[in-house]
Amino acid sequence: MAATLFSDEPFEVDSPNVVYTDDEITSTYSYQTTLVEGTKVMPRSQTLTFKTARKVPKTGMMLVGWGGNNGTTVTAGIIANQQGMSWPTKNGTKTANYFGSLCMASTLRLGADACGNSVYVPFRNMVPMVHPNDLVVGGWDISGMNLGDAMRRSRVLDITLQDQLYPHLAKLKPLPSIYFPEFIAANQSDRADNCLKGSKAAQMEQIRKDIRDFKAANGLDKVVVLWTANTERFASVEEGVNDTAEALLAAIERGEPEISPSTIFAVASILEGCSYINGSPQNTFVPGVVELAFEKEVFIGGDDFKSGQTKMKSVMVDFLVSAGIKPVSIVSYNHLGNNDGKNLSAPQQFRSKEISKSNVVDDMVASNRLLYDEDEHPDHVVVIKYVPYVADSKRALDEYTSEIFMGGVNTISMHNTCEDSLLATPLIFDLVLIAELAERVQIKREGSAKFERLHPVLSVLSYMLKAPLVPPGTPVINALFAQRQCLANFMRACVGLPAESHMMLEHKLV
Ligand code: NAI
Ligand code: DG6
Repeated sequence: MAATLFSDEPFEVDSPNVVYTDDEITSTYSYQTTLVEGTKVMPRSQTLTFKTARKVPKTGMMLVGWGGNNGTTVTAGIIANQQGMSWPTKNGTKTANYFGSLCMASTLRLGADACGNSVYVPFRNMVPMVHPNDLVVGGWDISGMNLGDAMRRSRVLDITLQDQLYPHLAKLKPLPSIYFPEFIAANQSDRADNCLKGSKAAQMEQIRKDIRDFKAANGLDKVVVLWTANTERFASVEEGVNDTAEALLAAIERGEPEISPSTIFAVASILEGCSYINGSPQNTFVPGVVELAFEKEVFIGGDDFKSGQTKMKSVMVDFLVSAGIKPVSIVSYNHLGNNDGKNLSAPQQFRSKEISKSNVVDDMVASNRLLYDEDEHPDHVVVIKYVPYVADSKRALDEYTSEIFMGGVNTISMHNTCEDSLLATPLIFDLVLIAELAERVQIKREGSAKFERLHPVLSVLSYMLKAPLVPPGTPVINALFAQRQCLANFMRACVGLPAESHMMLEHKLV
């Protein structure tokens, strides 16, 4: 009987299509697609050349909202892993790990050995990647509390682990940040004691300087900037204000009121050549930011970490619709008691989250017109309530009602305890690691002399995000396993391996 094997050994692909040098991996890859024109269906094959730089750069990660639950948990997680910390709990001794990170704790099927045994390898071994332990962390927060006290404030980690981490974290203090009170809930004002002053343009210059200083002080090759600060309200998109790159830069100079802190951070990062990722739902990436990223050839990725409830939803609805079952009502309740929940108790900030949580089934519904008419959608309701007692231990209750065979009705009800920041933090590592990797990959199309980078709107990050930002005019994919397969196959292409088809015909023929 064929077995499932695991290998953590570094490997090289042995193929005339793959060349390893000290600096690069170059693979010649056959990209297969299917062109459909009415009833004419044509298989297409394109030869692409992938070039991946092998040297892993010294990378910095600057977090906006460093003193929040995610920011402190990310930093604590790195230190605990770096130092191999373990701590006693009532359920026994726990040790630091990177569970929940696709790159660090998941595997993919590489192929099979001569006996037909499947061989799985860690994602992180596919191509050279930064290890989270080597990330240099810094960032900004409107709350000036040191990271040790901020970790305690967040009530995420076990207390005996907090006690070990405290001396390390207490030495770290967030840089002053941009605070325009009208963009986040009024209930956040009492923690805003670490704020920049001056015009919007001057504040953006300060952020740019902070990035440069951080890079220089730590001898970094590159920096990735990631927003994990409070959810903002949506900014209105206005002609001549944020609709083009030129208008946006001019609007920052003029100090236009509709330019949000997160948009200023995005612009500052792009101008410094640093990839920028938005872990919250607001529309940081107004058209002017997208155009600027395109002009400067800098990656942007977003929006909103897909951690617990929505991850389940993007599995559940994919399963139902692809099984030919018709979800007709999806009702999602959440209650949580962390500062994120407090901020989201204000209507405008809730609205941003409601939008990102509600759009996640659209592509799956649209994929099956046997079940749904052109403009038909399931009823989809999202409720979020702030309940301080449960702190970071968010509870998510979902009910999926579907129409099944011959007028039957199927109801699935789910209770999901989403340890909010412990689910979100590993996604932050993955987002940064994959964005950094994408900066080292170039692709040449058949017949072209020029290597290109991926589109600046980095949609390969979709797996980690609730409302994936995609290049204009391209499809949004929310289904979780399609998103994961995209990443896995992208890494396989970098080393000249065919996309995983899961057919395993070798086991299905006589
Ligand atoms: P949090 O409220 O604990 O942390 C946010 C931090 O941002 C706070 O320390 C706050 O002082 C700071 N802040 C607010 N405005 C700022 C600004 N302009 N500049 C710098 N700092 C600023 O929230 P948490 O739980 O860490 O979540 C962060 C964001 O990630 C939220 O928008 C949340 O909706 C989003 N998110 C969180 C997930 C999770 O599971 N924890 C999952 C999905 C998204
Ligand atoms: C309410 O759900 C609070 C939110 O900030 C979430 O905790 C966060 O967006 C994670 O959401 P989800 O749906 O991925 O668990």
